[in-house]
Amino acid sequence: MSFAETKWVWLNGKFVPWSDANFHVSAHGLHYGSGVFEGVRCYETADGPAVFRLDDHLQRLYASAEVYGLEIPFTREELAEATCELIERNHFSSCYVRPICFYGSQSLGLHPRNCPIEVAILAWPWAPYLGAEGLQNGVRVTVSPWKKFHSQMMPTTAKACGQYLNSILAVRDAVKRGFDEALLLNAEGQVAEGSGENLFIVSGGKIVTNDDRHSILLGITRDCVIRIARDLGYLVEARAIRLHDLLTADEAFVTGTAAEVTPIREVDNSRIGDGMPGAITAQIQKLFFDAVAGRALRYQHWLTPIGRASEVAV
Ligand code: PPE
Repeated sequence: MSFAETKWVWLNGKFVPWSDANFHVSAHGLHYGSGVFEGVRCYETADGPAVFRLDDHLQRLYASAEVYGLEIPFTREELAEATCELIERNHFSSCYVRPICFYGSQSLGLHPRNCPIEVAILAWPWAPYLGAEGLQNGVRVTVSPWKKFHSQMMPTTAKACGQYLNSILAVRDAVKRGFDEALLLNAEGQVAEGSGENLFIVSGGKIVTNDDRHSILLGITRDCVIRIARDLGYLVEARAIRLHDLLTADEAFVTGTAAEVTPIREVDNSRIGDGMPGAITAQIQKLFFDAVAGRALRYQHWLTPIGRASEVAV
C-alpha cells in the first residue's frame, strides 16, 4: 500500500494537498469511532480509468450515515463528481477510494450534539488485499475466537468506523497465529463473514452465501458475484452457513472491494476441496475481473468512466 503517490485529498468540498488533510485530536470520530466510510475501487479499462459501482457505494454511505445521524452536507452527485475529479487530479489509472464522514471537533461526551460533520475522500493505489498470490492460489483462514457482533447490537449492514474494532480483534489474532484472514461466527454460531469480506461456498454445483439475517455487511461485491453466478447459470441460495457446511464444501471464497474474489484453500489447516481454488470460483473470479476492467459488455453499467477529456485538451 502506498500513500506516497497521492498528491490530492478531497476535504469538505475542496481539493487540498495530502499534507494539509488534517483534523484536530479532539474530533469526536477519533475518540468514539463515530463515522461511516466506504471502500470503492477504480480500475483501468481500455477507455481509461473507471470507478466500479460508485453509485451503489455512495448509496450505502448515505444509508450508513443515516443510522448514526450524520447528515452529509453534500449530495450524492457532488461526492460522485468529487471522487472522479480526485482520481483524475492524482493521475491514477487504478486505485482504491475511501470516502469517510465523521463527527468532528466541538465537544466530547458520547452524544455528538453540535459536532461538525466532516467529509473527506482519499484515494491511493492498493494492491490485492489478501495478496496477489492469495488471489491466485487461495488463502488460509481461521475461525476467529471473536464472535461477529449481532445485528441487534449495531446494524451490521452499516459500514461504520467504530464497528470495525470487532474485525481488528479478529484479524490481528488470525495473523498472529499465521493465517491470512479471520472468519467470524455470529452469535448463533453460524459463519457470518470475514474481517473485511463476505463468504461464499460451493457444494454440489450450488452456490451459497448468507444475508443480513446472519449479521453481515451486505457487500456490493457479494451482489456482483450473485448476479454473475446466476448469469453463468448457477443456482445461488442465500441462507445460513454452518461451520460444517464450510468445512465440507467443494469450494469456498471471500468477496470484498479490497479482497475482490479470493479463493479459500484452507480453514484452520483443513483443506477445502483439494486445497486449490475451485473451478467454479475461478470461473466467477474471471468474469468479475472482466466486469471491472470493462471487458464484459453485460456489466458495463457498473462502471463510471473518469473523464479524460480535460487531460487530452492540455
Ligand atoms: N464485510 C465486511 C465486514 C467488510 O468490511 C467488507 C468490505 C465486506 C463485507 C464486503 O463489502 P463490499 O466491499 O461492499 O463488497 N471491506 C472493505 C474494507 C477493507 C479494509 O480493510 O478497509 C473493502 O473491501 O473495501
